[in-house]
Amino acid sequence: MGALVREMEVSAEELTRCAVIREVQRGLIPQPRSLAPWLFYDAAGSRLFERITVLPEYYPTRTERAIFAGYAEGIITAAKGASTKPLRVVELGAGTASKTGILLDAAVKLQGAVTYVPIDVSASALDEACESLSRSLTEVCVEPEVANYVTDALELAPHDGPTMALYIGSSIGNFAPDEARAILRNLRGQLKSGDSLLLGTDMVKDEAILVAAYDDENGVTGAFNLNVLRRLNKELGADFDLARFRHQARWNAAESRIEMHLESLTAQRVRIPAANLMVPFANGETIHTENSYKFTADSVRSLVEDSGFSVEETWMDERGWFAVTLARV
Ligand code: AVI
Repeated sequence: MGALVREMEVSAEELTRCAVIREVQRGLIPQPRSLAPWLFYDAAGSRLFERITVLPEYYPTRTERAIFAGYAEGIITAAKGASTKPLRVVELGAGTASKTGILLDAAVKLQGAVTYVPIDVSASALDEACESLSRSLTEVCVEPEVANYVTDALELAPHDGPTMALYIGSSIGNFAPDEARAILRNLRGQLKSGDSLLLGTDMVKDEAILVAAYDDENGVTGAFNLNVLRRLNKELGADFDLARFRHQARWNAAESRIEMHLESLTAQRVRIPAANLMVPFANGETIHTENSYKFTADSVRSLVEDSGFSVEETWMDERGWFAVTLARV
C-alpha cells in the first residue's frame, strides 16, 4: 500500500512537471511573453500569497471577510430562499476556515448542520481546508472533491435541498472574460432551479489604490511574482537570475484589469533545459504573469447573466470596494 501511494505521488508530481513544461513552451516562445498565474502557487508561492492577504495595501481579503461577517445570516437566508430543506455549500477552490467558516457558521446556526463540498485541484489544499474547518466547526460535514473546475466538466453529487456555490476572493478576476463565463457556465450546468452562486468580485476604484494592492511597500507581491522564476529554476533547471528581473504592477483601464509583469532589466538569454529552450530577452521586455480584472455592478451583472444566472442581491462594504453577489439559477 505504502509503495502504491508513493507511486501515485510520484506520478502526480510528474504530471505537474509536464504541465509546467507545456506552459513554459506555450508562454515563453512567442512574443509578447506570458506565463499562467497558476504557476504562482507552489508551496513557497502559496505561503507568499497568505502573506499578501494580510498586507495593509491588499484590501480585498479583509474587505470580503468584513462583508461576510456583517451579512452572513442574510446571505444564508437569501440562498435558502423558501426551501425548508438544508442548504448545501459548494466552493470552487478550497476555502480557508477564516472566510468560508463565517458563512458555514451562519448556516449551522440557521439549520443545525451543513454539508460543505470544497472543490480543488490540489489534494493538499483540500486536506488543509478540511483540517482547519473540522477543528473549528464540528457541525460541518466536509465532502472534499478533487477536480479541476477550470479545465474539466464538474460533477456534483445530488443533494435534497438547495445548493449555494461559492466562488469568492475575486478568483474569477484572474480569468479573461470568456474563460470566466466558461467556468460559471460549467458550474451552472450542475445546478438546479433554486440553487445559487455567491460570487466575490473586486470593484474598479482609484488607480493608486489598485496599483498599491499589487505592488506593496514591503515587496511581498514582488517576491510572489518573482517566485515563478525561482520555481522554473528549481523544477526545470532554468538559470533565471532573479536580480535581473523586476516586478511590475500596471492598471490597464481599457481592459479594466491590473496586470502583473516581470521586466527584464538587461538584454539576456535564459536557459530552460527541461523545456529545451533558450529564451532571449531584450532590455525592458516583460513576461506577463497575471491579470486581475476589476468589476462594476454592470460588468458583474453581464457576467452572471451570460452564464445563466440572474442577480438576486448584492452586499458591499461602505466604500464600494468589493461586492458579494447572490445570483440565482
Ligand atoms: C487569487 N487572486 C484573486 C489574487 C488577486 O488579487 O488577483 C492573486 C494576487 N496576485 C497578486 N496579489 C494577489
